Amino acid sequence: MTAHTKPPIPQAQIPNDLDAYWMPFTPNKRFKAEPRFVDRAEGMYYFTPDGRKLLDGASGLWCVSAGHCHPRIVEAIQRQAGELGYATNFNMGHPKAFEFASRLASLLPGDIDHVFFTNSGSESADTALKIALAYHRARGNSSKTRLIGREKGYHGVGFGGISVGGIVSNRKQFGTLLAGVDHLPHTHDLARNAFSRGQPEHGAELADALEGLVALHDASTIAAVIVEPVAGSAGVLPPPKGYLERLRAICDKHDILLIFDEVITGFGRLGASFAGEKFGVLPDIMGMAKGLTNASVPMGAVGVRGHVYDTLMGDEDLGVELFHGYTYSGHPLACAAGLATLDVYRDEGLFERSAELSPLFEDLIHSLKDARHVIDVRNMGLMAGVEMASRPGAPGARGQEVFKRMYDLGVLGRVTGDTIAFSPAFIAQPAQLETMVAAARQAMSEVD
Ligand code: PXG
Repeated sequence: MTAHTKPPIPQAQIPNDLDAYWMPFTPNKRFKAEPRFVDRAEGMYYFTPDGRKLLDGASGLWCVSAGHCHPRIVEAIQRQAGELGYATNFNMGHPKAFEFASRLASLLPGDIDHVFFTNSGSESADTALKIALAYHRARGNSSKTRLIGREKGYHGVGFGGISVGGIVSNRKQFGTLLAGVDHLPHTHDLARNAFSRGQPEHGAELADALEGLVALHDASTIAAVIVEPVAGSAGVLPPPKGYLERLRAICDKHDILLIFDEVITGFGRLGASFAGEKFGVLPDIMGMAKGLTNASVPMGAVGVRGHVYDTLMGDEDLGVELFHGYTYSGHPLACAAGLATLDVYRDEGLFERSAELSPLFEDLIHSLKDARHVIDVRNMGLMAGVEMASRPGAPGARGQEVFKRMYDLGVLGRVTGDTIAFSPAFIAQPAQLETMVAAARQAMSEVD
């Protein structure tokens, strides 16, 4: 699929009223003083109302992995909207929810064979945590209620997710959060690991902090540990070699469930179907969203292993096994979009293409090692973070300016603090990857 094949839609008006809409995770006043709009997208590109073309180096927000407005996905959604636009899955069913769950289960690692549908990554994180608590309770271990997250972790914005999450700005406005939560240390270590390609050498021992938390709280109080296999929002932090294996072993030793939040890492982003497969470490529960439907319809999912599902189903019929669910769990449009997305991933070999592109992407992104301000480059599959030194007294300012300069140059990246992140769609052409990296280099050279 190439850009320019769709006729431009008539230019959308920039809305007159920018006041009513309270924008998420955005400095509203600043944006409204200097708005940026897109009103059309195709493949690797966004288009602005005034006709500019922007190369999307971020797949939207790490989510449009097969490229924007993929015709097969668009068609599936259109067809479904005219056939069955909504049906509840509470005590009723529609075929596509079951079909999608089984297609998905066949793709998930190991015996992660059961799927609970949500509508976002945040809901997937909270759902995963609730399943972990219910699991221990069902086994008679009601004291196992403590949840362990990690510093710098991002698990969405529900109360569960921000409680186990480790990004201070997402937590500090919201009071005391969930009780009984603790955190592992993060693995960001420039002194030992700067400019590592892929997994860094140092830091597996940081997983041993879980033993420290067991010593502090006792295993009988700990339900689950949740981590992103590769931290995304914090600026792309691949796991140190051996780290996830160690976490898995300590969880096994103490009957603690291991939850992988694969909202970003799932569906080919790492050049394998999932992080669990890539790293050879199987979690008990995994959260998904984003690439699940190529972000075309909001949807999330939680996959669980057989022992978790079987425990919660129990042997006897006692009625509802898990008092949890959303009006839109397994929404027909999302299921249709998800099924079409899995078809596209398979038929276009997109996970393989992600793997094929990864070495070139790694070389290109590491060529920024000598770009101005750069103090680290990190990458895994088709995700990468390029960290710049912060301006003294103004963390994040340089990142924002570089991001804006890149936007003016026609390339959309992501910025978190002073790290510029890239997560291109798997359909990217080598020349487009080069353009992204060249724009970053130029923007960095022009911003003080
Ligand atoms: N878990 C992870 C690992 C995520 O990356 C969520 C959960 C929450 O998903 P929802 O669908 O509820 O937003 C995410 C979302 C960024 C950025 O700039 C990343 C996300 C969201 C917003 C911004 O890196 N990831």
